[in-house]
Amino acid sequence: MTGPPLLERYRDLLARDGEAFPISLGEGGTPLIHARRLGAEFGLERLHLKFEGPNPTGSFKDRGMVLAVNRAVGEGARAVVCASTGNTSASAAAYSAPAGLPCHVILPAGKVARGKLAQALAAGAQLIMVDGNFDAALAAVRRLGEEGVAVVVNSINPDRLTGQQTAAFEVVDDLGDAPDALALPVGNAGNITAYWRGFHRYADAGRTPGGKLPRMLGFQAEGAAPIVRNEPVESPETVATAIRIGNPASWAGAVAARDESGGVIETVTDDEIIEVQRMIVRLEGVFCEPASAAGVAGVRRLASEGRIGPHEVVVCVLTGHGLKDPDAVQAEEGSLTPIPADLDSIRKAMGL
Ligand code: AN7
Repeated sequence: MTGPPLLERYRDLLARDGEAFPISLGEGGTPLIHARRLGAEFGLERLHLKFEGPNPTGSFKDRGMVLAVNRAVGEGARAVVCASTGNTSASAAAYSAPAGLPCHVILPAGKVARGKLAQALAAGAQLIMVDGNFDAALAAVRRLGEEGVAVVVNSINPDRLTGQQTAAFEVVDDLGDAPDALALPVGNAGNITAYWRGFHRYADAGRTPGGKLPRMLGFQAEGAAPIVRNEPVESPETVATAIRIGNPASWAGAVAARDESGGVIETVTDDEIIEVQRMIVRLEGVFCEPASAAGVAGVRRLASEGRIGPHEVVVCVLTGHGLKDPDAVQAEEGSLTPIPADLDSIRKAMGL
């Protein structure tokens, strides 16, 4: 990536006086893609995808992790710790490496996508698998943080959400204005909180023409939808393991984003998530992980119900890369069965 690092680019909005940010892996500056073919399917002329896959560890988490780890270093931390459905641990592991900090990650056993696990392992994080879900892991991490064992780099660390505001700044910079609506998946609810604060902060700083703010559209998986149901979900389940969360830490922030913006938080089914994940890559070439497709699935529903107008500017945030979770992609019937390597057989298999 060219140009100054993310935290330098938006230093005036993020940094404390004279603060140094020695650690950067080239986060942020991700593309905003005009999704013409997907938009045509939904009856939306101005549908855009904010693809966070090109971040250094393949998800939006790097925007907040870079600030959290730089500050942990500045404050003389001895170690960092997080609970994670996968992406936070991949990001924490990566940013801890150049910081020279031990990184401990607490993960729900058997429920973390393969790519994310590989990232944390490769970067030398200490993995602790628990017989419980993300919510149980986060409860333990809170206690460890209170005991001062390590700096918590989950989004209960305010630096995480401050850094994640940069995605909203970039959307406004790229569009030249705020969109009419911004859609995204909701898990621990940090990102919807950060985007809403970010749009506010940019407008307050006079950097959004007319001070426009978008409607915030959040989507939870049907089996993990505490905010929609208005009560914690004890045993959340969804194919989108990234958002398999039953008691979000930033619950109040998500509700504020929804209500202050005139937006919604609704559910989408696992079938919709997988179908739309496939549509996005087949129509636009953008391969995101299942959780990321939840926001787009929600937009499809709202557009079909006339709750988003055909000319509205809509941005869907694709929070993580599809390579994170290769097991979520199903092969077509027979496509992986080998045939003889001669040209005739290959021609025949190609249907030529
Ligand atoms: C791809 O990594 O919670 O609502 O521990 O990985 O801000 O939690 C990940 C969440 C959406 C939800 N999309 O964002 C973790 C973790 C992807 C994610 C979310 C996550 P939040």
